[in-house]
Amino acid sequence: MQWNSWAMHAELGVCSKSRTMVSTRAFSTVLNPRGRAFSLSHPAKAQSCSIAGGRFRYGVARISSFFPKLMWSEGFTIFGSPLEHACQLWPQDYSNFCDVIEEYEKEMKILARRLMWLMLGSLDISKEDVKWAGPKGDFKGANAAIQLNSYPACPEPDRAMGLAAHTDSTLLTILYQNNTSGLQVHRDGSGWVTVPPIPDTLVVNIGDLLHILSNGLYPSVLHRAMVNRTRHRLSVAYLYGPPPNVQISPLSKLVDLTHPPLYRPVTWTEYLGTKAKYFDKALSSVRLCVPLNGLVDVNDHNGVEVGWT
Ligand SMILES: O=C(O)CCC(=O)C(=O)O
Repeated sequence: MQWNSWAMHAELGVCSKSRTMVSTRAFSTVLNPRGRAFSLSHPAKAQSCSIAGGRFRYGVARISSFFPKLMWSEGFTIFGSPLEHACQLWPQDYSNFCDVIEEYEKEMKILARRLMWLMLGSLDISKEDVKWAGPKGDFKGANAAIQLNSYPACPEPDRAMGLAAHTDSTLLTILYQNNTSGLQVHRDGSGWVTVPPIPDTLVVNIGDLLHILSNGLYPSVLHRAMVNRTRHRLSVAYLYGPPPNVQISPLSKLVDLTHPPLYRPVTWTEYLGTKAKYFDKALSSVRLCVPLNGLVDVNDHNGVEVGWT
């Protein structure tokens, strides 16, 4: 794998990384709107996801239950191997889809580990400071899911929302978007800022668990997806998190008398449950105290309207 550029917008909590060789084939195979996952009929998609014990989910965004209106999108979430479901969806050709997902997973895992150490290293955190990363610091037990998002062209884009404002419950999320813009991040003082798709570039969003781990030094990013009048937008999110039952808390090296821990320990499993219950108040629900500088923790999104008209 080779990287040809690196840009970080720490203020936004988003960084983008250009790539030269990350699975171009993967993107075109998985995302090709005519050829793949989203072109199937609704019953076929729904049926493929009803396999008992399946780890393949199709449908509206999980956060939909917090909003009175439906969002203009559909998605597949893939945990682990998609083999069983892919066999149902494409009996003649499932291996191609599985190969692509597997290849993509592998590449993203390597990138996610690298990004974790780049970010933690910049806070002077080393492998010894993160026990659950393992003796080699390879985050062996880390968990991940792949989320395929589809936002069809919308005749009234000003009245619809692809995906409403949210933060991710991950450590970090690596996002590929096709060449149609739609992703926006919220920036204090400026409001919503579009993150344009740049060819061969991935976007990295910081999630709530890295926010907690870094004691708020890497704030998670509030983001949303808008829709387009004429163009079908597609994105692939690699959702990267810790082992499900490891307690994530502010790293002790980042905590002292003047910087007390802002969050209580929480496992990913527990945090996902908290998010499902409290949504945009999840981070404040695990907060121990307000930051000493008196600033409102922006990632509690106080005052930011997460709905749409
Ligand atoms: O499609 C996008 O740009 C955003 C996707 C996203 O936020 C998500 O999958 O959680």
